[in-house]
Amino acid sequence: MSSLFERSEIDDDLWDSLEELLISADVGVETTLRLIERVKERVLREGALRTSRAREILKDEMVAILTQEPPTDGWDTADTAPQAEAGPAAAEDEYLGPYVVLVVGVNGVGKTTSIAKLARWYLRQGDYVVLAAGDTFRAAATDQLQVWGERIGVDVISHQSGADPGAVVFDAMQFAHSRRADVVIVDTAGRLHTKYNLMEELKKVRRVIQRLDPTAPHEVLLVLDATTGQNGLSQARSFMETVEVTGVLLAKMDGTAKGGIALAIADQLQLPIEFIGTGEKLDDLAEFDARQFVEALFR
Ligand SMILES: Nc1nc2c(ncn2[C@@H]2O[C@H](COP(=O)(O)OP(=O)(O)O)[C@@H](O)[C@H]2O)c(=O)[nH]1
Ligand SMILES: [Mg+2]
Repeated sequence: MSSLFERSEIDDDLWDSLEELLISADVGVETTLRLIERVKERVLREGALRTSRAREILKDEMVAILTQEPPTDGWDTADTAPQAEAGPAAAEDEYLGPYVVLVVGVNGVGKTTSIAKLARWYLRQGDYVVLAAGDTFRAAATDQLQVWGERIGVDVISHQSGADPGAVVFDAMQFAHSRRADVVIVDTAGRLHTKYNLMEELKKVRRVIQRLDPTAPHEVLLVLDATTGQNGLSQARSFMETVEVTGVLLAKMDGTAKGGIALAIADQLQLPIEFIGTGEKLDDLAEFDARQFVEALFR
């Protein structure tokens, strides 16, 4: 990216090379063309002559694409702040229930690992965290979450494999209430016998959560694997049709040199990227910062 803008003139060759580069970096054709169109338009409007100015405009437009608001339709957004941010209106001893984060995504993208990282992230902020082992389809999934739970020192509510995930979530919510927990993070299956079953199960899990707290889940994080590139986008759409996804956790960013997938996700799905996973260890999680990310692309 940076060498592209070392030339002195803004010419067609610059735009062609930029297009090629963005597409090869997983930004996707549609987003690439839209992005270049916007940059060209602004360059013309401003009468910019220097490539350094074009580069700054490109950065701005990339940040704009990456700065998506969570969708609000169908959600009671009035009460979605975590307990800690409830504000002065809430009496100090008034417990309103946990902040519920539902985590969805296909098998193997990094859900369970990311949940452990998130749990640690909330713990660091002083929150009492409870995990719900809602992937009851794979026997190993519950064990995996329990191992993480022990390692970070948080309670994991689980049932036997094959159990109803709705019942697991119900128990986790009850448990969280009894302990006045701040956050419940719900793991879910990423694969069932059919995709239809999977989507129905997710809807059911969400219904159970809502029965106990109509304002929950407060966040539905879709985990995507950065290394699957454009393929992840069609997966994402089925989840978005089923549960109101509020944001993306982009795992395995350390596994790809093609950071462009972040732009494709934000633009094509109109969802904010909330976190990125940068490795297999507990601390390999970062809050996503659009400006920082874009600056890094040009470094
Ligand atoms: N390199 C890398 N590996 C990851 C990351 N997140 C998860 N993984 C690995 O991806 C594999 C699948 O993760 P898992 O959490 O079990 O996925 P799940 O099936 O969606 O729950 C595991 O080997 C994880 O260690 C990440 O950010 N970077
Ligand atoms: Mg899992």
